[in-house]
Amino acid sequence: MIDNSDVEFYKENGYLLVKSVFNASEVERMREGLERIVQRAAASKADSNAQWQGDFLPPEELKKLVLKGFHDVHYHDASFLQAAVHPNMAAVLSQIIGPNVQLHHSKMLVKPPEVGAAFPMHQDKPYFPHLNDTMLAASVHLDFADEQNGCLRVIPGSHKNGDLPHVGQYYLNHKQYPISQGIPCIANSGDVLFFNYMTIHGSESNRSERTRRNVLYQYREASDYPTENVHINWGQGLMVCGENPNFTKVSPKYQIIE
Ligand SMILES: O=C(O)CCC(=O)C(=O)O
Repeated sequence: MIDNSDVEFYKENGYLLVKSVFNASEVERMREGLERIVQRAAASKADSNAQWQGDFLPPEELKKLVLKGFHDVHYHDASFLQAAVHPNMAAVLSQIIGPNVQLHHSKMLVKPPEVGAAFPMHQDKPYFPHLNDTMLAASVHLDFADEQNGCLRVIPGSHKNGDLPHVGQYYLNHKQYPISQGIPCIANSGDVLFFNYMTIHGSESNRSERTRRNVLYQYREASDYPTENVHINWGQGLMVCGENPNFTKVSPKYQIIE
């Protein structure tokens, strides 16, 4: 899937867009899986608006925006577990992370046409800090994404800027880091944008007539370790490649809530 120059590009810039990781029928399977989750969440009244709050947009604009976001989709539909460990994903991950890779969590993000919400610029580290900063996001595109429908934007090389102070719901000062500062990562369905959890990223709202659907996986090197007991899900640390060196260090907590 990728060569040494891509690995170098990722190390230098903190992101890498890999084309055609998934073929059209694999993308279609995920779109169907996503629709099933949307339907089941609505039926279970678990479909609240995940739009970020804060002062990065005027309040009257913020009110109109919608984001359908659900975490841990690989526990809800098999299409997402299959995608998480897809051989093409594993091939890229083993080159940019190392031989031993774990899945940390997954989520889906649906920005509906015209009202799809923006993401202010941020690093992901404050949400799930780890010792060695190997964590990265792999955002799988289920639709063509460009500036009009709010594609992801990154600031190249910003993963080298260290831990930056985040405000509010963990985003960067929007005057210092406007979303427009990020370079737009224009992608087709089936393409995957990989970016380190220190890389500053965000996205504008969807002002087009097209939906923007992405599934985002976070992966880490298997010996990297959380520094806080946060953002835990019950099967965290599924092995995607290689072996787990931390055999006795964590224990799962599976809970029946209903
Ligand atoms: O998909 C996007 O537009 C942004 C997602 C993001 O920044 C995040 O989930 O941390």
